Amino acid sequence: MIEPFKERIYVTRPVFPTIEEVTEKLRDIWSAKWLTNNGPQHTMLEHELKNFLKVPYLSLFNNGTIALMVACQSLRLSGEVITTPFTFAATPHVLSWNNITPIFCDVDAETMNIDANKIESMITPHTTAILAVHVFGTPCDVEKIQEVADRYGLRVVYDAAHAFGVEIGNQGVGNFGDISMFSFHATKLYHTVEGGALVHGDKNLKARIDLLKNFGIKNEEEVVMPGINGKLDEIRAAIGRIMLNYVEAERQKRIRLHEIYNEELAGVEGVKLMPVCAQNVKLNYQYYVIRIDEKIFGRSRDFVYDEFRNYNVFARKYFHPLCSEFTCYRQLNSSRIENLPVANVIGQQVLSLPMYGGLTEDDVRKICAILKAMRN
Ligand code: T4K
Repeated sequence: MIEPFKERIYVTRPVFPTIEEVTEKLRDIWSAKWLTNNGPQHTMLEHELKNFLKVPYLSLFNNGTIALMVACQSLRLSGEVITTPFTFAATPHVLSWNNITPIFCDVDAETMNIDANKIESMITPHTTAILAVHVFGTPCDVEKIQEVADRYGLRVVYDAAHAFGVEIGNQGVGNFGDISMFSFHATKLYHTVEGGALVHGDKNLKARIDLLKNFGIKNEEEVVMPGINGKLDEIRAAIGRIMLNYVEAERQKRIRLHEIYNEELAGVEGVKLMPVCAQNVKLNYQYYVIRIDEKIFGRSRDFVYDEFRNYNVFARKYFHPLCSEFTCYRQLNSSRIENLPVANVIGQQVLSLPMYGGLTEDDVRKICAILKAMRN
């Protein structure tokens, strides 16, 4: 008989800087008398993150969703954009907020990312872009996606919300496509409490993005486009600067926890582990996601999710329901189940297990033991 955890184990817990570190930075902000609108902390963080992510240009935002909305505006996307149904709600919603119709393309059974081989069949005269997501930090097939986009003159935007610090062959993952968005939400490996960024390789695009995130205000006399308020304030920027010192240590802890999950769950029939990436890919180990095949495991994902709660383990069904099942999207032709067979199976099987540096190795072993004891 396994005892429940004494305290709730959530799917994740934010990394916290020390109060002292934050206080010290707050003193700097107080003496500068500058709270938001491109202050010194903001300028320094943009520079530091640009280097960390190995990208040419970076613009900070108050969250990843507004950043992605601005990405669509900055590239003047319209009509239809091909995207994945297996993602967080924000991905298709930014298209809707831009009056763009999301067209859901099925996903790859292994990586759970958009199936690059199926994109071409979804292109119509209205298609302007592909919005792909590096789900759980596993990079998309960036070469194939670019090849299709180039052939049809489409833009490529990556939702890299999960992919902070991910690299392909020593190149930051943000170097692929026209623009990538990173989320710095508190639940991410790296965070600024709330925050995000757009990265890309074009100086003129940076100027346009920076105007769009500040109401389109060019100077005191000129407002040149209908922008929005996407600015990151000085307090969050300062916390972001501190958090950069924590990210690698947190990643290392998660690598170890991933290893334990892999060890403990290897060979458990009906439990599929995270995809294995090419050797030249550097991952961030932000999430640990399994898939439960009810026919083989003998229990459904929903049973496992509920049973875990009896042990005080709060796993999450990221990403169920699929975006194509939302009431606002399910009437789309591309949302039909027969058009998304792989995504619909994954949506029923997927479960994000607890993953954060504050977990102990014993915690992870116990979570695995609880799971294994559920087999039927
Ligand atoms: N694209 C993709 C692919 C995304 O995954 C996201 C965000 C976005 C775009 C949009 O980026 P942002 O606009 O958010 O920058 C969470 C996050 O809020 C969200 O940022 C993230 N994806 C998504 C995958 O996860 P929820 O609604 O599941 O979060 P919540 O509040 O249930 O938190 C999860 C667990 O974390 C809790 O059970 C407990 C723990 N927690 C959470 C918070 C906020 C804490 O212990 N302390 C905390 O302060 O969305």
